[in-house]
Amino acid sequence: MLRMDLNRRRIIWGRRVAAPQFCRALLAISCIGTLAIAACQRSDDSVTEISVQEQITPQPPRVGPATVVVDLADAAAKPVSRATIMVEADMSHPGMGPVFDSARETAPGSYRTQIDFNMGGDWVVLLHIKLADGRKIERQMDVKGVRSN
Ligand SMILES: [Cu+2]
Repeated sequence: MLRMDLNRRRIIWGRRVAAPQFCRALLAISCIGTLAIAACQRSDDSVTEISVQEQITPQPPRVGPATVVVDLADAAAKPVSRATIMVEADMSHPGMGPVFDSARETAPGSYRTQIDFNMGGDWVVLLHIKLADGRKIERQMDVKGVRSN
């Protein structure tokens, strides 16, 4: 009798264990699915129809404030509004923090911000663009030889 009772308990215990494991498996599968979708959205293929034109002034670049203008247009050359653009400026050598600023849309599809090149040398300017529909575009501009006046 005692053994049967133990077996029964084990079965009940087994079921209790099985249920969370099944849930965990489902969770894992749904996470993988989410990651795959996120990866797809991040790929450039889905946003190839968006043209990104960037411009930094003054040219040639020098130490101090610089103006970054980013123009977004769709395949029909129509301005793309309501995007969020984070501008990140980094130097290639270690020991310096990046300079961040978000660009403001000053005309339909035209975004503008100022960044501060606070040291002479080679800079990399990254554009983290998020369109109104959630799609993302990443762009990199190499700004070499910023003059230290
Ligand atoms: Cu530096």
